[in-house]
Amino acid sequence: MNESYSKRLWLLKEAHESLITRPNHAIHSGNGIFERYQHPVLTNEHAPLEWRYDFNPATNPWLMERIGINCTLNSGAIKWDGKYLLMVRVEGNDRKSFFAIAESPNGVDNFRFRDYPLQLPDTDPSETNVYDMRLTAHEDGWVYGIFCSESLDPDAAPGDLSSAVAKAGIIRTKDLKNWERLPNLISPSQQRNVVLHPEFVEGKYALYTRPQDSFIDAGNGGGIGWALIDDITHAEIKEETIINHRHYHTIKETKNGEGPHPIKTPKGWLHLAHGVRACAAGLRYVLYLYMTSLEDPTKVIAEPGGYLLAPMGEERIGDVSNVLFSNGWIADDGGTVYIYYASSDTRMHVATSTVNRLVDYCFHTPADGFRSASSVGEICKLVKKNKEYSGQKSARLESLV
Ligand code: M1P
Repeated sequence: MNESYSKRLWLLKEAHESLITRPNHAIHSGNGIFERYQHPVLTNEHAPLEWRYDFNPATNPWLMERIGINCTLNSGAIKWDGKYLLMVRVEGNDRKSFFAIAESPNGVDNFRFRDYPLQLPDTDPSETNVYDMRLTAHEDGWVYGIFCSESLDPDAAPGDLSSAVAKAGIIRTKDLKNWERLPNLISPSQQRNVVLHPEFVEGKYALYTRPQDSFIDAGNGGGIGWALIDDITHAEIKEETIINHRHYHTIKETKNGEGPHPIKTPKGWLHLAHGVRACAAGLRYVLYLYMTSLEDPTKVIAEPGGYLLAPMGEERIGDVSNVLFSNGWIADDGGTVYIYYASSDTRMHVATSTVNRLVDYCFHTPADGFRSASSVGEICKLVKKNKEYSGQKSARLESLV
């Protein structure tokens, strides 16, 4: 190995290590609901150098990158053995997505990929692309992963190389190392954004679904669905109910989809989802919250109007600009919630909040009134309330003088 080769290799490793170990700090947020962080938690540059470079000067004399990683996005999340794990969707320069686990000791920085990406059991030769894993530690003792399995549409017209079909693939594990692949979910429609509820309901497994008429458009698929499954090892949707609907002139007019599985709180199930609307610049994806009843998880009991998180700053730009997407969060002991979200299908970020704050946000942010007049009405109500409060405060102060 000549001197310049070894120096370049050293520089490469140094830069990589300092990126991975870079501390990440919360940015004070004015809204009181959550804190964003200074840096993304994972980018394409975090991918291990061993995945990308051949370090042997005999076979790679110019120390060139051999396999490029394009982006790190939509990641499932789970706390495991005291560590914060992300099941990352990694996309290569060849546009193929795959999964890889990255672990952090504190949930906000020092995310490091395991040595190898996940070698998903390869059960279907027509499966071309896999992405967007949702992880659920189910009360049956298994950790399940449900992801999108995409294939070229067998009915596509000759020459149409874009039409695809989306199905839900299912894997499970007991140790986050060895994965068993179960048959794909059988569904009357295409499915993406399928998520396993963590508890049995009426003695059955329960899925959040997102029925869609075609690969891109939700079409007649009215929103986030719910289906009970008799046998998870041969999962089949027999009946599907829409529990969170799309609505005209809202953040989820075009489509929506469940994020990670909901968090159980004393006041109900806390859900994170994405909503999509169309505009002249294309589709805009934002994140929103809603809550369902503990007694009847199909019943929405609170839904604040508008978005919780929308793309801002550098988050607005990337491979698919103007997109925030989340399929992973961790509710930690002590009530902190780590919300992992991808921006513009390019990089991963974290935002933190608490269960109490998010539940308060859900119950006390006005619901969408679906009309400008209602939005103005809500603002006027708040102004009046504040004026009354200031009046009472001044009266109290005067009585003390
Ligand atoms: O490009 C934005 C997102 O588009 C799809 O989400 P949905 O099915 O809700 O439209 C997915 O391909 C997702 O991976 C992607 O981030």
